[in-house]
Amino acid sequence: MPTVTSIPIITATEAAALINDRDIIGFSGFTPAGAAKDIPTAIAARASEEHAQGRPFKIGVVTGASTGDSLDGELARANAMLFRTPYQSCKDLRVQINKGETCFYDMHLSMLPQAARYGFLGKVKYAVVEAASVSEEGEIVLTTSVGASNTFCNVADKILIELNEAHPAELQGLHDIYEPLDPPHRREIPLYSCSDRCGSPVLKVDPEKIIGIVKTNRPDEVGGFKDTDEVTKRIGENVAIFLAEEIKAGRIPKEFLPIQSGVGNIANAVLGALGENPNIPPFEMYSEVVQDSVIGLMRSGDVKFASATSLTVSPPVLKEVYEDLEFFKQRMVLRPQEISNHPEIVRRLGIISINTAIEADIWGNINSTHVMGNNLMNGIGGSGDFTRNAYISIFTCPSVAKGGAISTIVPMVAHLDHSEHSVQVLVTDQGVADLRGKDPAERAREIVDKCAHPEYRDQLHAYFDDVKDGHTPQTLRTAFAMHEAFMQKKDMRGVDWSSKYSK
Ligand code: 0RQ
Repeated sequence: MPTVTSIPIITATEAAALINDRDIIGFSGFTPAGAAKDIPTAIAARASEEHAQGRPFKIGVVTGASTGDSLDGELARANAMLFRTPYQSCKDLRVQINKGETCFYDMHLSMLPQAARYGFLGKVKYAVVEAASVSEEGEIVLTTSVGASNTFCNVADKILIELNEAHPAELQGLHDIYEPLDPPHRREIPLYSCSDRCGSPVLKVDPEKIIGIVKTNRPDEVGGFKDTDEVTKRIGENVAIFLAEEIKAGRIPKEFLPIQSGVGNIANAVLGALGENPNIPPFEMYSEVVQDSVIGLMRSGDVKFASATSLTVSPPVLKEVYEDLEFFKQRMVLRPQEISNHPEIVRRLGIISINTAIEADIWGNINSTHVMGNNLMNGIGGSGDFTRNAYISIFTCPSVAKGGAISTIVPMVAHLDHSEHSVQVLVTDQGVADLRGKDPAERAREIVDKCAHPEYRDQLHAYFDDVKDGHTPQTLRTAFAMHEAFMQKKDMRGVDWSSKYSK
């Protein structure tokens, strides 16, 4: 599909000049994949100029999930964000959010598009969307992510396109764009397997709304992964052994079920381990992100098909994909995040969800987002969309952080993202706690004995072993004693429940 030139070709600075103080903008991007780059950077420069003149200039920033540095980093450093939603992983932005200088709404990613359509986020004035090509009729071929770009183009008054030559126009056919009707007219989403398609390969927009095309040639700002170390390797192996045993026991069908996997170093290691375990059959993925390890697993035949909303791979791996695009287009589809993360599909397909926790408590509650209860790390992302509706929901984390000074297994999570009702299995480098069918006291013993680091096991047992009150033997007065110990002396070890923290 050739890109037409009847739509004005403008510079990023000209595009930024169209934006006004307090405008709400929906930017493409789900992770740095497919994120707008030149226009947000130019808006950040515009904000700095306005601030230098003593004028206010801040915009509302709505995206699919996290983005790259030229969007979140530039706008944060220019102090140009009125608010930010639904997810971020940018160091400079995180600092601003934790200082209370930028408002951040942490949202389930599947719900962001409908919230934009319902008007819950305010009026989205502009959609700024990266494209591999665009036609006179308003047909846009998206790049390495779909995210919420379809919805932003649908709800925005005006559309600005970043036509990025770093992505080949041959990407056409990789995407499946489908947007549900809103209540009371919504029907079922007609997807019954990972590889089904129910939408259009191109995003169709009203061509009258496209007010400019900015030409660019910039790669996605996706970082590499840390090499798998002993701890992440053991976590991965523990997940793989658990799932292989579930197949053997007949609790997972022998042909296996689709896998969802979170992002980050641990998630990457877990996927690698699934591929290496001879007792796990080749599998499909219904996830939100395709990351580096999946590409290798597609080559080896261990991953048969992957449905996601973004192709978040490091630059050398993206080069490999583009050099053999037909191979990967047969094995991959990128959908809107509303569909990739939709609870209806997750429950229907029987997804096995695997996400990473910051900390877990001995009852099975999970904190995915806040360090020591107050400092935001990234956000809940899609982990809640999948966990709450999974066939089996798994959380992984190392048993300790910060060289052993933090136990990731605590009496009570300092912030709650996923409750004990949604979490079925917890896996650390120490082992696997299977929480299914267990009451709170049984869960506490299972988690401490199987998942806590040996250095913390006696301490954690001492917290609940002798407490006989109630269905959940929690002691509110001492529940955060380990967190308090870390805040006072930078170490959770050696908490004495019988003296200062006596029950
Ligand atoms: O800090 O880098 O300074 O050492 O947290 O921890 O172990 O490298 O793990 O990269 O996999 O990220 C939960 C943040 C894990 C991520 C989280 C410190 C630790 C380290 C990172 P350093 P690791 P990962 C789909 C699903 C929520 C969203 C989600 C996440 C840093 O997986 O954001 O699941 N998940 N989305 O030292 C203090 C603790 C700690 C701790 C770890 N208990 N206390 N610090 N750390 N545990 C994706 C999307 O939705 C797009």
